[in-house]
Amino acid sequence: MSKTALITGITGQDGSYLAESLLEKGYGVTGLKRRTSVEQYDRLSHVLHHKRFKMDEFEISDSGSVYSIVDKYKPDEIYNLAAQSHVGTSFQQPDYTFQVNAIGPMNFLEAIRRYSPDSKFYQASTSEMFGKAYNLKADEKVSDSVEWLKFQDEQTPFEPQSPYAIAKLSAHHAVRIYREAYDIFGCCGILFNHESERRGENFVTRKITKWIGNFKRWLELQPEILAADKLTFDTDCIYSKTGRFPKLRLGNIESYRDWGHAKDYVEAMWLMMQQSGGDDYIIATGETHCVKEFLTLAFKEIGIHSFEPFIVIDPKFYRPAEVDFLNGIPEKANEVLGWKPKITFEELVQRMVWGDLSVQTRLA
Ligand code: NDP
Ligand code: GDR
Repeated sequence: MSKTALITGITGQDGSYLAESLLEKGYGVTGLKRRTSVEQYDRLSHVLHHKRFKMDEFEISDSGSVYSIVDKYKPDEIYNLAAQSHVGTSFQQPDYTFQVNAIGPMNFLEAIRRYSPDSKFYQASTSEMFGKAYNLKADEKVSDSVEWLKFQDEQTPFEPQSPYAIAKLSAHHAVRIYREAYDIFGCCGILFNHESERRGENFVTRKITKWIGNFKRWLELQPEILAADKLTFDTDCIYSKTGRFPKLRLGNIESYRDWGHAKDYVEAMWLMMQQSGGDDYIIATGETHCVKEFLTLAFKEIGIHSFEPFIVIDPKFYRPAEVDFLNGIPEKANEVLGWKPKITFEELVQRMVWGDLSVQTRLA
């Protein structure tokens, strides 16, 4: 008989890729979504009519709702991807973020303990839990003088910098405790940033590539068919002879992130669940780039070699506390799970820009 899986956060970026991957592996998949007044399943178009896929409704912050779902399905595997996933928003909505990101996973753990102790549980932990913390190692590439490289691995202490990260850290510890105290199979993927053509539009990478797509379309509509260097600029807008286009407004573009592609990362989630016991794993590329580098590569895709005139730094997008530097070492995942990312940073940027230049973006 085929294995069964429940996926929370099915309408999100990772939920959609994971559902596709599990269906390909022969699973029966139930995607869990919250009630919304308008149903939007753009990211799920590849799986919506699959005969082994169905959807059900729940609310993660309501323990009764979670208990009923777990009791009803008693699945082999539960992937908890649902979250208020925007770090910036968590400063405005700390209470709500905690309900969804910390109490929600606890509801699942308690439901498993009571109603379905054989269900395996995956929790979407995050590199944000490290916050300002990092380790140092000598750079092997530098021979005469010692240069130190910053990185995070499974031994790096946690020093969260946002309500989002605090809530995720709480869930991370809850999984460990349920694993140790009740022998539940619980694993946490400490995933570093992963993006894709389906990334939410208010995360920095997609915000950039979506703006580039719209800007390129606007440029092509200008009657005089202007080259980008014939444009003029003021503080907020870009002008052609006949029209104007608002600049891309961003916050801190000095921060460093370890960016991979979501398609690679959902494979790591599945591999963790196939092990004989639950454990925690860093999932990352081992390469870090700052937002500026993402901007440079993304603008290059449309033939613009200097992004600076096209953007405005807007304090509105700064966070009260920032995570400056993330660079994960996925050695354990490589050794134990045999996992390695396939899609490079350069390819990721290209895929996202070209996704937003085409109409079929979210179906890519
Ligand atoms: P998305 O923001 O794309 O998706 C989040 C999902 O959670 C959506 O399906 C959303 O539903 C659902 N959700 C939000 N609130 C609730 C709620 N109250 N009840 C039920 N469902 C809810 O996130 P990603 O796919 O990018 O990330 C998946 C998980 O991985 C998240 O937990 C995120 O925090 C974590 N993570 C992500 C990383 C990344 O770089 N992408 C890195 C590390 C961790 P709706 O569509 O209705 O809003
Ligand atoms: P992050 O991703 O906070 O790392 O969380 P995000 O893309 O939101 O920010 C990355 C960096 O870019 C800076 N930044 C901006 N960010 C946004 N969203 N909008 C802007 O206009 C902007 N300008 C600059 C940010 O300050 C930050 O330094 C993501 C989410 O997917 C989390 O759910 C996940 O846990 C972590 O990645 C790992």
